[in-house]
Parts: sequence; structure tokens; C-alpha cells
Amino acid sequence: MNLENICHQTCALAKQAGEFIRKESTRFKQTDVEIKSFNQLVSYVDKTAEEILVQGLKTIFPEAGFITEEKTIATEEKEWMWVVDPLDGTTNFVHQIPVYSVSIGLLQNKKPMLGVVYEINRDELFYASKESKAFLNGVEINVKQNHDLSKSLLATGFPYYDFEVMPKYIHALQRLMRESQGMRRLGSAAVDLAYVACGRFDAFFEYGLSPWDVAGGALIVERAGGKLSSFYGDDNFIFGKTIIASSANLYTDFFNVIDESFNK
Ligand code: 2AM
Ligand code: CA
Repeated sequence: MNLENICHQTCALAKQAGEFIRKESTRFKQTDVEIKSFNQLVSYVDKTAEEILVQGLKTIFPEAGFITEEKTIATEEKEWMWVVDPLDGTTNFVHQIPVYSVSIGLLQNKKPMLGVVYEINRDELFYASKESKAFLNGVEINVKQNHDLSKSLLATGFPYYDFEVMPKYIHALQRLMRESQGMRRLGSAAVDLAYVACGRFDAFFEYGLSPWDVAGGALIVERAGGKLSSFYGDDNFIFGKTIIASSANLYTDFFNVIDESFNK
């Protein structure tokens, strides 16, 4: 088992799937869109990209099982699991907003060991393994050094199906709008995490996410020197549906806002 070698091959595969998605974006039609469930869009592009990834990942590391968004392969509990979102930011893709990505994580006993996020339109490949630093197109990346929430640029994803905790979310937004330099909503959690890792965003938070939205980006943030937790401050951020990712310096101040909004 050579994580570096697996990471290298996974990067090449993510780019290959990304090239397929980029090519399809020019001929994609609105009639290709299917509705999976409320506000959950999908098309042949997501499914075919996932098939490309699953085939390739099986060859790269045959011992690992899979958790994939489009369920082109059954989930089988194993020590090692690939966690795959073939197209993170499908809503953007469908509306021709150019922020979407391929996201791949590899977990061992549910802990991230490798992460690859390929942002397709800017041709930006973010990756890290537990045994390496984090990189963007071959250059080492690090989270921001800023200590000051009032100088920070933040990212989030708006709730799109679970509206019960909306008042708490709005409370957090109100505070962060006043207390930070600004807030962005890109529409791909994997890209949000990659942007925290490379210091474009100081911090990111979202609830209602699935493992495939975050498994790839989370390790990249960690290896770039950032901090991750759930909204409750624990490490259940891959399967627990809430995530905070932040530069190390800002984590406590950022967490305090989320904690005060959601947990008090
Ligand atoms: P997806 O495109 O792979 O589904 C952003 O809020 C995150 O939530 C993205 O990672 C996106 O991943 C996921 N998401 C799922 N459905 C969404 C929707 N209807 N609107 C916005 N984001 C959605
Ligand atoms: Ca997706």
C-alpha cells in the first residue's frame, strides 16, 4: 500500500473524469436534467462520470469498497472506502455557472487518508494524502495565517432541503455578515473546502451535506494546516452532516459563532 502512488493515479483519473464533464457541458440540454428528489438534480453526465471513476478506482486500489453519490455501485462496508462525488455542484453545472468539481476521498476505518478535488473550469487539481502536504497543481498550499475574523472572507452553502434549522442558520449568517469581510456561496462544497486549504477563504460552514461532498476536501484542508469539526466541535464531519473548516488561527472565533447560533 503506497498512498503517494495511489494519490498520483487518483489525480490522473479525476482529471480524466473532469475532461469528460467539461466536454459534455458544451452539448448538455435542459431536457437531460432528471430530478432525484426535492431540489436534487442529476443527469447522464453525473452517472457516466461516476462510472469512469469507479472503474478506474477499482483498478487503482481493488481492496477498497465504495460510497458514491449516484449509486452506480453498491455500498459495501470495508476497512478502506472510496467516497466519490463525480460532479459536486450539479446545480451550477445545469445552470452553466462555472463552479463544479470532481471529488474523491479515500477513508480507512472512516478516517480520511487521501483527498482529490478537481475544479474543472479553472483546471485546478487540489490533492493531499495523510503522508504528504497539500498541493494545487503541484505547488504546496497552506491555509491563511489571518487571526482576525473582521478581516476574513467566509464561505457557506445555503440550506436547500432541510429548512427546520433555518432560523439558527440565519442567525449565524447575520453575525458573520456583520463580523467578517464578506460571505460567498459557490455551490460546490468540495471547492469551498479546497479554497479554504489554499487560503482563498478563511473558513467554511454548511449543514445537510453528505459524505461525498466533503470526504475529498476535508483531508486537503487538514494537510494544508487547517482545522475541521462538526458544528458540535467533534470530528464527526464526514458522516455527521455538519462541517466547519477553517484556518487554524481563526477556528476558535469561527466555531464560537456557529456554536452560539446552533447549540445554545
Ligand atoms: P452536489 O452538487 O454534488 O449535489 C452545496 O450546497 C453542496 O450541497 C454541494 O456540494 C452540492 O453537491 C450539494 N447539493 C445537493 N443538492 C443541492 C441543491 N439543490 N442546491 C445546492 N446544493 C446542493
Ligand atoms: Ca454530485
